[in-house]
Amino acid sequence: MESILKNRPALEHAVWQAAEVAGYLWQKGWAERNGGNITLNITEYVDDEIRALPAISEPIAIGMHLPMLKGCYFYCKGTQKRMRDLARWPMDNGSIIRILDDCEHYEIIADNPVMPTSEAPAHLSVHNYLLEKGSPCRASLHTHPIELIALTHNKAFLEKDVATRTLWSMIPETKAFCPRGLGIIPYELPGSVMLAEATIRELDDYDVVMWEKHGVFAVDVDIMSAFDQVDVLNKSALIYVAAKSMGFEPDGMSDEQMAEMTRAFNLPK
Ligand code: 2HA
Ligand code: ZN
Repeated sequence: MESILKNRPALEHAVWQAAEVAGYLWQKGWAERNGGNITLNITEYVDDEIRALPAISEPIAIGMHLPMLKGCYFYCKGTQKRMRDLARWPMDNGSIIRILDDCEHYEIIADNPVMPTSEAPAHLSVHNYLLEKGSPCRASLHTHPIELIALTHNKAFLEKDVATRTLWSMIPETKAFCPRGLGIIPYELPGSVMLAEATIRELDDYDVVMWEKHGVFAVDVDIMSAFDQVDVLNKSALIYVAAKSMGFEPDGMSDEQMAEMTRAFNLPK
């Protein structure tokens, strides 16, 4: 069978961008074994021919009703698949799904019947929420960035915006490129409905949220931008770690320097 990506350059670009990001996640050590997830809302690239494609799986229950996703299509990483493999073979380690009209089931349509990640319902509920609030974000990323996760093993960083302020103050670019900061979600069982609901609540105020002692969840217009936000935040965490391992507490930028930067770049307060 021919790949659904053939002669569809925009769709091909979106999927290969996910592959490129998957490679970075592996290289950074953020994607051990099958760790992490990527889902892309690719509905804008779907044509009549794709809409007419037959299913290659049975309908699969999402476990919830997601009305905004009616007629939507997603690229999802496959369950138990590795990011380092997805980097080279995105259509063997992920698949394209169609949400059915009942908004409670999906079916796989291409290229192979690769079963989506067990976290697909959580990611899909986030996409449902993004559409509901008119957000332009079409990509969601879950990954395990080492230094950011390490921060959450200290209770002080679980207080609202403490981690954000420390990370922003390590290097001016962090607030410029991650202006909404890092939301913190207290520990919940991975894959649980509670975790998905808490994530959606925090996404009102943040583009990147931290799941305590587990990893981050980020949304953005495309997957490269979602990766960039996590990368910038983790870079700040690395500077913090470097200073601590040199034996001192980093000063961080002063409040005046932060305020000046916020004004200069027209950032939210
Ligand atoms: O799906 O990282 O938390 C892989 C994960 C789940
Ligand atoms: Zn995880």
